[in-house]
Amino acid sequence: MTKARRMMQENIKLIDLIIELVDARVPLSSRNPDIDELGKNKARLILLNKADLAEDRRNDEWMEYFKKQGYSVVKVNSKKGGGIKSIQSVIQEACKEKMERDRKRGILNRPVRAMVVGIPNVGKSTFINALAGKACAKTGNKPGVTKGKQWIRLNKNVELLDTPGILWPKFEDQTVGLRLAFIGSIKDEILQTEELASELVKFLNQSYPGVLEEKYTIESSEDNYEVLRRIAESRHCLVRGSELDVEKAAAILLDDFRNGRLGRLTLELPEEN
Ligand SMILES: Nc1nc2c(ncn2[C@@H]2O[C@H](COP(=O)(O)OP(=O)(O)OP(=O)(O)O)[C@@H](O)[C@H]2O)c(=O)[nH]1
Ligand SMILES: [Mg+2]
Repeated sequence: MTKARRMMQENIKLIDLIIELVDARVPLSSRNPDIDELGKNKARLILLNKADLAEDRRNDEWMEYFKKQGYSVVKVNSKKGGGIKSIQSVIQEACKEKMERDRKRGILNRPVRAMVVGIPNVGKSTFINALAGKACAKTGNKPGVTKGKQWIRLNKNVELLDTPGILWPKFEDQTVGLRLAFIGSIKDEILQTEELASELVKFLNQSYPGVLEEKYTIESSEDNYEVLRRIAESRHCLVRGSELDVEKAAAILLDDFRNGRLGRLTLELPEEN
């Protein structure tokens, strides 16, 4: 068993509810396959976070998809606070049975303990801060910001456990790995920027034709690397004053995508699964 899995197993004993954040742009690839097994007897809530970066009609389709499977689901934008208001009541609702059991055993007013889990960079700490209404947890747009676990007391009803993002071995599946790299959940140092960006070009040309041409004012091309070169040209990315700096263009493209500057884009659809 991996260290991450063991840590999760230990933490799960302490809690009533698992709040699982997924990235709304890749709701399945960003899920942790172990949680269903480890969290068998716990209340479950899935948050489609970064909903502002994904297509809204797709968000609604994904909400239906997870609801059908029996999860409570809320779409949220933790950065701006969208959807956060409803969370307290959803938490209480999801833990209703447990509170009823407590009451019968004479335990009154014990707060609900919820563990916030998800892959790196999905927005766990940002979500906790939004819910708490203040910056309790450190955040940053790169994987691995939260290093250890941290309990945060929201109010007398709810305590939250912030945890470091954990990647599971499932991204042995290459497509899953690519999608997680696009959204910035895998450390950039272990990836080739140009290769990754050219894969993103390929995906965008298939699923969102015209987006790149419009964003960077370039002619379209079937050749992914040629598209990167055109972006470099259009953005005046040059080395030694004359050669095209394709690597820089690749970094710009990835950054624009990750921060929603290419518009709201969803990378995977429920009907494909
Ligand atoms: N657009 C958008 N950005 C978000 C949202 N939630 C979080 N972010 C951004 O995503 C980045 C990562 O957020 P964190 O809260 O640090 O992510 P984390 O899951 O705690 O990451 P680790 O601690 O590294 O596992 C930050 O730059 C946030 O501002 C959201 O709903 N919408
Ligand atoms: Mg964090």
